[in-house]
Amino acid sequence: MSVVIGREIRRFAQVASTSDLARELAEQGADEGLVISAEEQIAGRGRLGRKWLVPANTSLQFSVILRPALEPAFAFRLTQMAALAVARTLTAQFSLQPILKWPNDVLLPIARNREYNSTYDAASDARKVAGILTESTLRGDAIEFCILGIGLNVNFSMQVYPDLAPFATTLQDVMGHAVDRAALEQALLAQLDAAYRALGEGWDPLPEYRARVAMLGQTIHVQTASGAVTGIASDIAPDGALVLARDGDTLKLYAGDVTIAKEPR
Ligand code: BT5
Repeated sequence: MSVVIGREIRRFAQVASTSDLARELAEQGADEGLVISAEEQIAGRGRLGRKWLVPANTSLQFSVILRPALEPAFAFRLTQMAALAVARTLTAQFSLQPILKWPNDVLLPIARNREYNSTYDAASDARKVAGILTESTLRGDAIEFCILGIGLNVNFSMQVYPDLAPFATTLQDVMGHAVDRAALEQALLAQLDAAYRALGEGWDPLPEYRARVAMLGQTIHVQTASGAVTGIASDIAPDGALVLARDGDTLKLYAGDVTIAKEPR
């Protein structure tokens, strides 16, 4: 089977953002599957221009050029696919049990000095170890290319970013030791390639994605562009939306930042 994602990897010591560089190359006609990987990003970003912060030479930060045969309305499947590929990789390599947070985060449960055994606790005590940024460029009604950016925190302690530490973590923090980044990158690219190929053959990532999303059934707050909403996360819809139940009604959200409501203990 021929490899698509990762058939060519270009490595950089420092870039502004791997997604910006990948976009430039895609605009110049680069083939799909090209991976732009950097040891340091000085303008690494998340959604809505937010910053992605990682010390140099510690982690995985890369962007992949994709030219999928997907309707633009289904581009969210690339984010779901990538989140699942990260989760599968962490399970296969380290026996970790990641959980997903809609729409684009991979979290790891954090061991605490107290017992936790309900889904609620596992979800609320989980911290972000990876983020995904999918950006699509359209030509007419079709996707011309997508840039799939993945940041996975590996060999550093989140204590270096005290503002992020309550919500974010690294593999080193979770496992207590550093890991082989090159082997991890190779494993992740292989998972991404397999998942992308499956997507092209009609695989719908939704059932597995839904099964790994921890927030379903819980009361959540969602910060959206038009304000904050609170409700019970009831499902992920086939169109990628988060379905929120509130006041006997349902609301579909297509973008936003979720916080799981703290219940009294
Ligand atoms: C994301 O955005 O989570 C997408 C992150 C994608 C990063 C990759 S790295 C390779 C490629 N090149 C890029 O320039 N980007 C991609 P979002 O859901 O908007 O989350 C951003 C928020 O996460 C920030 O506002 C911080 O609160 C938090 N954050 C920043 N750095 C983090 C880190 N290293 N780990 C966990 N959380 C972090």
